Amino acid sequence: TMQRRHASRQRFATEFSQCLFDFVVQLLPTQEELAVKEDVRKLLERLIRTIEPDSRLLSFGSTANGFSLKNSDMDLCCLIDSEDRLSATDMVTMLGDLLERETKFHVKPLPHARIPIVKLSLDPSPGLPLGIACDIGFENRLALENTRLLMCYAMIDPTRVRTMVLFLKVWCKRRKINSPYKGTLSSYGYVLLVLYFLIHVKNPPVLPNLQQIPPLRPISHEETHLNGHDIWFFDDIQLLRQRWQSSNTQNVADLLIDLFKYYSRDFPYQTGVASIKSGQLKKESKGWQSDLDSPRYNDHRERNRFCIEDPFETDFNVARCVTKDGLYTIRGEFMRASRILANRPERAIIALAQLCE
Ligand code: 3AT
Ligand code: MG
Repeated sequence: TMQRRHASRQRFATEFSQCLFDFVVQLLPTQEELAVKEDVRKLLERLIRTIEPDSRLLSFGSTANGFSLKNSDMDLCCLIDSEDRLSATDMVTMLGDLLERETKFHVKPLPHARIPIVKLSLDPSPGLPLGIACDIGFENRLALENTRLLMCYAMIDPTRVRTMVLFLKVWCKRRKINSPYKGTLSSYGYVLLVLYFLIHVKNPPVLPNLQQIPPLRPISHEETHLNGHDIWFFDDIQLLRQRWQSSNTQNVADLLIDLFKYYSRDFPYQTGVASIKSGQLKKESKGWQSDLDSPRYNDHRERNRFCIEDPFETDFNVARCVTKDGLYTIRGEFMRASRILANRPERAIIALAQLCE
């Protein structure tokens, strides 16, 4: 019976892996959608240049890192190369006015937000059945770099990494645990959880730690630092793929089953910090514990319930918006997913449907 059980488990994993690929592929954006988005970016760049001639508008987030789903929002970042540039606040106000006058976008400038942005959206139309949502920020160079880091991880093992990340993104949206404003986690947070698992939890690891691979030639402090943050990582993925091969041969299904299991019962939520740069850290050693007991943060503002270290801004907890209830819900969802997969329903496709119900 042991052998039979093992064989049945393997059969399920093989079938479930195939289901995951097929499922994720149909959720990828179409060439047409990508082309429309690129046109929108160019149009916006032309308009911004009427305010700041030396500016560039770059795409970051999922549209730029290979982890985008159909109809995901567009994250754009404006870089201004001139010396005496306008402040982000002024840019947001001016650009907001300009876009309101010159375009059909719904425009919402947020000049006084922690990170000033202009929010744009287009209503659905025959050519764009789902409309478009877009945020434009300014000088957010760290976001451009973390986008590039995520893209490099996706390129090392495109099939397994992209399938897992994309599946987790759909899953967390369908299960409604992807709203930082309501106390759960951002997409970026979930992507970091998948990478943390593949780099630091799996043994042997599925991914190397790009931030700990030394450079091939010595490089200066200026080249590796941005606003005081160490942004070095090994980005020659072609070379890396010639020299490094994961000895982990698990398929996507087995990895996903283990990931759900890990985040439902093994990750130390009380005391641990998930860091893709440094592995598992202690909240205590980062000074991220005290807030829980401090009277300054009461029930709705407990910043360090769940701790995920940003890869570059290491004093920044990407999961700081997760509340006590939010974390309870997220863990509950990891457990639910784990339970569904442990039961191994007769058909893998049924497991998939249940997971994303
Ligand atoms: P969607 O496809 O839009 O759901 P995404 O990968 O674009 O997912 P987000 O929209 O959550 O992810 O974030 C876009 C980028 O903004 C990712 C990262 O470069 C930056 N970013 C988002 N949230 C944070 C955060 N909490 N800390 C630091 N950078 C962040
Ligand atoms: Mg996005």
